[in-house]
Amino acid sequence: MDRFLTPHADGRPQVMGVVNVTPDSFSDGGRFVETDAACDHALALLNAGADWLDIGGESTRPGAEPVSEADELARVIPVIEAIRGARPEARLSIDTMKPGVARAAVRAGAAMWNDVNALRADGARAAAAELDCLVCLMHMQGEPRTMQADPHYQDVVTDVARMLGQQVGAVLSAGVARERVLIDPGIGFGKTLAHNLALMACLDHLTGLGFPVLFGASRKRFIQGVDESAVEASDRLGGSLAAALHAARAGCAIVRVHDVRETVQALKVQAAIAQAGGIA
Ligand code: PT1
Repeated sequence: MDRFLTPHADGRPQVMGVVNVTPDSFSDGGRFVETDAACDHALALLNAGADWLDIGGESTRPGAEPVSEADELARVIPVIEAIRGARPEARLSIDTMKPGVARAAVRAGAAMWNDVNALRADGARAAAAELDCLVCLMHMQGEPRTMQADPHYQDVVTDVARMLGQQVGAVLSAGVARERVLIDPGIGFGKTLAHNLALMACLDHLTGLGFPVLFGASRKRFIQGVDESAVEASDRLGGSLAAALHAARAGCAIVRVHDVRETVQALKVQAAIAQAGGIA
């Protein structure tokens, strides 16, 4: 499994491109149009240099409403099958909190279960133990619909590290091999601007736990918190690149982003500079 997580030869992390399969992401042209548009987008991200694609059928953005298992399956499985048909070698991740969706996605070819709920749903750990896939455990306080109402921590860095440590322990006890586990601080998931910045400033606390770290800050609201003019998600590329470069320097294994080509280029330039510094 860990052969999937080897960094590039220049030391830069892997890049995971985001593929949202939610009706509001595309025109309301029906399921076939939705599948087609998501698959086209996925192939474009692979051409732009994505090492992974993260496929999600339920938004986990602040305020997002839950989606039924049947709807989520109907959204993501055809997209996974279409990508596998076009690019069998592509590494695919399923972004879901539901064990039933993860099971079907892995059966259809997904190599990672990315769970923003850290396998806390009923039956999730048992399902993960059965499945032959990587699992990413992310920290979230609360649930997407209400998580930004009143986030609070004693000390956000130690609280997040402790919670992830506990979830890792539970997952290992359920029978998941430690080589299959990644962790993620969950930027924007039940966190104020100060919480998000503190977590980013102390990423080495998480990388030091001994598991590969997946990091997702792309286009998130904290960027607007720093730069008030970045109101639209599409106006947050600069902040997203700054966060991805920082995560790479901190030793993260995978950065989850929307703007794959720009991120790969930024990471390559940073790695080239670091390499030149090492030789000089
Ligand atoms: C993430 C992540 C994810 N983020 C992982 N999976 C999202 N492992 C979905 C905002 O503040 O970071 N890691 N799956 C997207 N969720 C959000 C959360 C999007 C917050 C936007 C915000 O704007």
